[in-house]
Amino acid sequence: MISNPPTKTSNLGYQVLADRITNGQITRIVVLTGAGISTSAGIPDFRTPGTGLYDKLAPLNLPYPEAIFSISYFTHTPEPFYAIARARHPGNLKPTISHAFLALLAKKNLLHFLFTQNIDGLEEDAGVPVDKLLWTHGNWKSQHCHKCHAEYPDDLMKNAIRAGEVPYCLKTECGAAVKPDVVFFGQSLPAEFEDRQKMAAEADLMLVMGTSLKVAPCSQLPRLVKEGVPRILINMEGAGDMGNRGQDLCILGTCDNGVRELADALGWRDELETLWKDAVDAKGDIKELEDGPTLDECIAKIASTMNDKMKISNGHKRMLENHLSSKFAQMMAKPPAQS
Ligand code: CNA
Repeated sequence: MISNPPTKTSNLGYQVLADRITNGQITRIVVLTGAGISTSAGIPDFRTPGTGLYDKLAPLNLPYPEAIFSISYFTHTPEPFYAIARARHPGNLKPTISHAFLALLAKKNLLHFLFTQNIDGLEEDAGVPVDKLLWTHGNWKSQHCHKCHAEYPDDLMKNAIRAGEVPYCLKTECGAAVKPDVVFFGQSLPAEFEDRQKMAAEADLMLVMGTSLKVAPCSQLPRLVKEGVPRILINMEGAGDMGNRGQDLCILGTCDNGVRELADALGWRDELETLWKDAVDAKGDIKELEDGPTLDECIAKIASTMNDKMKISNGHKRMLENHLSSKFAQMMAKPPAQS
């Protein structure tokens, strides 16, 4: 399971790195995570062919799959986002052992900083202190009107997500769609990112987990790590420039297997499993939303609605075209007005 991509080299084995951690040579670990650490919790990533959200959205005939998370599209068509929101809401999901590994790093005072591109908040559920992490793309914990930025109550938001309906701003003079405080394509990252990214250069080890490194600017963080500092990628596939430096180690496979093997090398396996079990138990009793339709069911439902809408608008378009062409024909048939 542990290997380097064939075209890339590594002069460090994971046991060497594990030893450097346990003997105190490595003390500042900076981590970048992506959707791949949460897929085993039940949240599909974006880009994995077949299982990723972008492939699953095909029946919606969106102009392009990312449109569902694009602010310019959401402004006029927020319905698809809310149609699938319930199935993607992390309320009832439990942290994975990969999240627990991050909490263990923090517990051992080794986590210098965690940049997560995920919006599910499962790092905090696992026990990562919030002052050690930045949700670079926001999260589901709060929501505002996307236009006038007025706050919107949590209970009404939950009702909207439960019903799969768009919540609208309560200010009568506004009435625009409310959006959870997640960063959509076309929106800026939290101001804190600018300041925090320098922490990558302070790392004496960088760990990159479960990300395709295709979304900027987070994709650039591993490049900010100083030359000569080891970087570990744990991912199903190669990503970005990981593996190109002599000190890189690529562990190709699932994040959960990768952290288990790292924990074995570190002698932390039992502690990791216990911490994970406690985090799962702690979340076990909290149900923010009762179980609802699956993602595929949500997509099938909105697909038929959208297709119906399209039929109406296609019909409308045809009607207008017929109307205009008959008007044009009448105009052309009319003799010019006599002066
Ligand atoms: P991505 O582009 O979909 O890439 C995910 C990567 O993880 C791919 O390289 C996969 O091969 C890999 N992967 C998938 N499952 C596993 C696994 N079990 N173990 C190891 N690797 C795996 O997603 P990125 O995170 O790179 O892109 C950033 C986007 C995705 C951000 O805007 C996120 O908000 C967004 N996102 C977040 C979530 C979430 O909060 N859980 C889910 C889906 C997408």
